[in-house]
Amino acid sequence: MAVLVCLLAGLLPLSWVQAEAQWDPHGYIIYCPCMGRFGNQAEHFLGALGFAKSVDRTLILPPWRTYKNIPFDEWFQVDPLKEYHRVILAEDFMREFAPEHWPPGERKGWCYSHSGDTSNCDMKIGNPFEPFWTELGVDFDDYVLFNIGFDNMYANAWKERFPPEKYPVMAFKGAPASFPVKEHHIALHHYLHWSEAIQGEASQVIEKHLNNQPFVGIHLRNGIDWVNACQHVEGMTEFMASPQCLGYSREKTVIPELCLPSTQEILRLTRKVVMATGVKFVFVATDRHPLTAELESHLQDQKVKVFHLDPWLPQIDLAILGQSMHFIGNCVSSFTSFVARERLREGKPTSYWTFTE
Ligand code: GFB
Repeated sequence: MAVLVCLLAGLLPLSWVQAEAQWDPHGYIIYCPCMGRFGNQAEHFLGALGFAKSVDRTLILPPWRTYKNIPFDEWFQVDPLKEYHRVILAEDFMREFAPEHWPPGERKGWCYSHSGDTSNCDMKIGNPFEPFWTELGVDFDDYVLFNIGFDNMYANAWKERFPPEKYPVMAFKGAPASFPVKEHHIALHHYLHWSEAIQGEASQVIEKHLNNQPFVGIHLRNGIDWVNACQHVEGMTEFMASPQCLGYSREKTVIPELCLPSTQEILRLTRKVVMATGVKFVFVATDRHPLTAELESHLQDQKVKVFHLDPWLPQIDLAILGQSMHFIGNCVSSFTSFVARERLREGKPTSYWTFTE
């Protein structure tokens, strides 16, 4: 009753009250999203969410990792995730639960070790491991070895081996998940919705620069890291996010043009989609070369405006691409796969450079 009165009087933050009522006796999972950049981290996140559900522990929503930690809810809403499983923001967990239930001195890092070798178990060596945990205020005192996989079929093994009474918080060095995302975890994107701040910025751009009109969105992944990564793909049955277009059966092979399409292919497919949809705007997202002049010239007779934003935050590009009438992306890129999953949920079409089903 006292808590209710304080809440009504505005003396307590809502999150404090909710969290206080919610210490989870089934235990918690936290991990460092320490592999790759946003697209990689998002694929890992879906797997980690699925894993938390399978072992019936609350998922502590880790900050996204850039050059600094970004609280999960700056970019995504928390409430839709709760429709699927129990979650709590890492910052809330650290403030409200950690002092009592995961105090300094009792913080163990979970370390994968098949042979008992512990040489790789330090949770805080190097970037982004060290700053990620430091920014959350976490030091580790010990580690716990495990050699169980994260698939659903191991859920009981996890529960039996690590009961929550003895191990209330499992802290992983990396995501307890696969990259690329497992096929059965793709649907979990259903619960991942942009924050109002991101959505609002994307809407402003669409209104200001695309006249709120239907547009084709394209993703051109062509920075130097990508050019290098694409050099050795020939003959591989899977490369980074390639299952998004090639499927998970590994029956098809990745070719270099799938990874790094030619300008000719970009012009060809963009024009084809523009003609089919009749749109008058093309939105270009890229990490390097937008090909704006080439696209405008190639689409001149269609009186199409080509717009490239180069936003302060890559997530703005993603949110805009998600809104396009038709999206063309790069099959191998997990930046593209984020958009493609969102569009799958919304029933919107996606095509990939150099790929026909
Ligand atoms: O998102 P991401 O994991 O996708 O990493 P990939 C690519 C990053 O490059 C994005 C920037 O998170 C952005 O910071 N970027 C790429 C973009 N495309 C765009 C774009 O259209 N607009 C904007 N604004 N930014 C993997 C990396 O990238 O590529 C791995 O995660 C590795 O670490 C590999 O570098 C070669 O799957 O495309």
